[in-house]
Amino acid sequence: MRILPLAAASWKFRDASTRSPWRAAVVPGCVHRDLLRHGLIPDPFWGTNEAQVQWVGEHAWEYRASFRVPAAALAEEVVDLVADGLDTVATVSLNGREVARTENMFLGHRWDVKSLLRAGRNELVVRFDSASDYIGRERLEHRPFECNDPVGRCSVLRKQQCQFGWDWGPRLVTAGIWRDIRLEAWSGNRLQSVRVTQDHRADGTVALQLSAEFARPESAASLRWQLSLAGERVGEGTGTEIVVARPQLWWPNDHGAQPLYTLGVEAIADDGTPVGAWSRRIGLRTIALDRHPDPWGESFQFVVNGRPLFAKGANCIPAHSFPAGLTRDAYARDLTSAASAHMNMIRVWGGGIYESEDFFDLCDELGLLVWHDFMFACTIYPGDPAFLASVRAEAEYNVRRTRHRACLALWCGNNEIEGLNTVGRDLADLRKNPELGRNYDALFHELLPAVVAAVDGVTAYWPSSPTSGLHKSVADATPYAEVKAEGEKRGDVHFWDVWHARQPVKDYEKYLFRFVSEFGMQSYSSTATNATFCPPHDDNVFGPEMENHQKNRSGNQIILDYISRVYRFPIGQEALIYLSQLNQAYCMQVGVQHWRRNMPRCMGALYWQLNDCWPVASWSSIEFTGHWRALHHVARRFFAPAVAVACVPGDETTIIGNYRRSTVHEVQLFTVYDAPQPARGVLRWDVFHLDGRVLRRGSKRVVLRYGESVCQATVDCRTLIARHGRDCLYLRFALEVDGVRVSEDTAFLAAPRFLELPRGRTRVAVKLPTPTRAVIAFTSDVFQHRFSFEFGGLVHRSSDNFFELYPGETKTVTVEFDAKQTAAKLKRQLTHFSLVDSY
Ligand code: BMA
Repeated sequence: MRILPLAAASWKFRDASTRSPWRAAVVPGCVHRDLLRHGLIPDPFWGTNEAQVQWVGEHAWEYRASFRVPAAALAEEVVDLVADGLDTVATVSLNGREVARTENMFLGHRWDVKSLLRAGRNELVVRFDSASDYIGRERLEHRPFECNDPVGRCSVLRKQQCQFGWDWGPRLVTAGIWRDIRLEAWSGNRLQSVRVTQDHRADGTVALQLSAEFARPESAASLRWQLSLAGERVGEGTGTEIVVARPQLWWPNDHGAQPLYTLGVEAIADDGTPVGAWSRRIGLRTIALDRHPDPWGESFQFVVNGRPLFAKGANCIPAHSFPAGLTRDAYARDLTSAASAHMNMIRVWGGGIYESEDFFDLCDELGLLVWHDFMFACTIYPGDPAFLASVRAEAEYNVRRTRHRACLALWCGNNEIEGLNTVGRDLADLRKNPELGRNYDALFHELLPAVVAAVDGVTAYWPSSPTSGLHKSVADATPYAEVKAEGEKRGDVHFWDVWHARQPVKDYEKYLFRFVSEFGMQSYSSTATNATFCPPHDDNVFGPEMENHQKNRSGNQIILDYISRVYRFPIGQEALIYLSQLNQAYCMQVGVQHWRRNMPRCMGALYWQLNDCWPVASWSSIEFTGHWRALHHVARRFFAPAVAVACVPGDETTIIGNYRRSTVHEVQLFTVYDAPQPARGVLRWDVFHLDGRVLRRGSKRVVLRYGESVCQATVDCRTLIARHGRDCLYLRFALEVDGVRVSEDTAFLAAPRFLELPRGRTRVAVKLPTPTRAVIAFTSDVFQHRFSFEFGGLVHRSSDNFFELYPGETKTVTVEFDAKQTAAKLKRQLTHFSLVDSY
């Protein structure tokens, strides 16, 4: 096969609505990125510019390239124009003749254009009609309840749904050739794909079955294969079965290594001519979604190579509002951060895109299991035959594209459509309106599972996130009032009582869910990230610029509400940002620790959300600039394989007159462990007075075994509370394994706002072993809660931040910088802050 890359051709674009001059374009890309490059629109992320660029989505755009086709390509029988992604309402013409019209961004296309090509110069034009126009005129009968699209009805078009606005993202409706485009010339037949299934046998060997798929019916071709690992050939042969005698298994992060075998397959026709070659990296592993009856109902757990594992991770959204042009580096930044926070699963949420090859490559390499939604989110979708046919093509394309991936753990029908549309909104209720219910079933209970079964055949399918998974028709979905009770028995749950319903943070501890695939708390981005969209003098969180970067209605109010429950009124905006991040980290910690403590009943906690698609106040733990919020540092601690966890039963409330009443009088100390090898350790705790005195000390030798959560000790604080008052006490606890403190934290007996935290002095020592790596030692004479440090926006990665500083004890961190530094400069730039500095 001959491949002629067209992305390399010189592309031009113009506004087809106003017939503007043709200008240079970048393909793959999108019109917003091209307009920006030419200075024709202001930065859509800056200030309130989002409103100024709305016209882009209302115009039609044309892209054109001229290119030469070598005679040798034209001598082949077929010359396919292959487009891996057109966003979205596109008309493709070649040399003035229409090739095709498409209206599905998620689908790769292949058209035989040989008859339209000529030797020498050719011209390809792709016209993108306005998606907004399309939505305004098509499927007018479809009027679903909208949760996120402020204009409405984006669900009638198969296009990245969050481009139309979401509760963390701007409305920027773009257009363009967003993935690769090329010509492929071939004769005879073409090897399209190879389906590889794995049989992990009882004797420890792995047998791979190869099933080749050709463009044209093929009976006689034989397969020749090579298998290599880390650049070394480990096997080769012919035929459709490969037996790997000593397989190196692929494991999720923290469970083992991620060996990736390169499998190359060539198809040879019986006359000896090659029919094509296919090569992919695969991992030898089994992954199952295990749902078996158990004492609580039905398990919901992922089992990898026979080992059930607690899924630790987060939900991810598109890494940019304009995902066209995202590089491997852009994905690597956040996925590496996910892995270093001990995550082992990422959920690709259904309002974005089917993720890129770079994304999957990284997940394969980092051991991040992928739960992938099909791209449907929140609202009800149409069910007409043309829509279903388009979805079928999209699903087949993406399941085929990804089925060999080591990391692929689950295909899920949609995000929250079942849950959000069975809450009793009369006509818009899937349980009550038979036609809507039938449309839903056709997509999520019939078409999508059938495609996964037929094209993949191994990967599990789950109809919606969340669902109980009990029913075959949405008409029988769990009634809204019973969803939480059901989630304690089976299926997955999105728990939004904390945040959206403003319930107490302690409500995380009310439920023993089987698998929590979403829960979250917002915070503000750091000042440095805010400065990328807002001039410093305008960056008031309630001002117009920052308000435009808060997309959740009443988001600011909810952040302030939760802050006011735990912390004191902050002295300024920096302090408010810091508290919002502390609160977010605290909330996620309460939830995750509760669910981890309750394994194996609960076997997954994926918080909402890992990343941002622009700089914004949101639920993410990594800001758009890559900066880790407090949550990401704390997540690295609460997801660690060996952790000590404090559970503080009881709560504090107020009675008439706002007098405090607390039922808190003890701290239960747990060890939670999910490293594969057992270990021994020591659990230590000290009850401190805030004035520095140690009031009580304890320790216990502990045995740590895979999958076990054990209540190791209960520290009764009644007498200490009676003598010193609960507002003067804190409990420090730590787990040591092989003499190394692997986990450590503080538990309070009252909300931190009631504590009289001491103000003290912090000594800082900076050493620079290399020009880009600093070792910094912090020593404080008093206890400091969630001590954080910064370098005035200097890009860096630190081994820890937002940690506890205990009196007289030195905490040492390593900090990596992109650029060379001097110790003097770092000392000048370094600022630090702990809870007591916020008021
Ligand atoms: C969940 C998600 C998203 C949303 C988030 C925050 O429901 O599925 O649709 O952005 O909550 O509200």
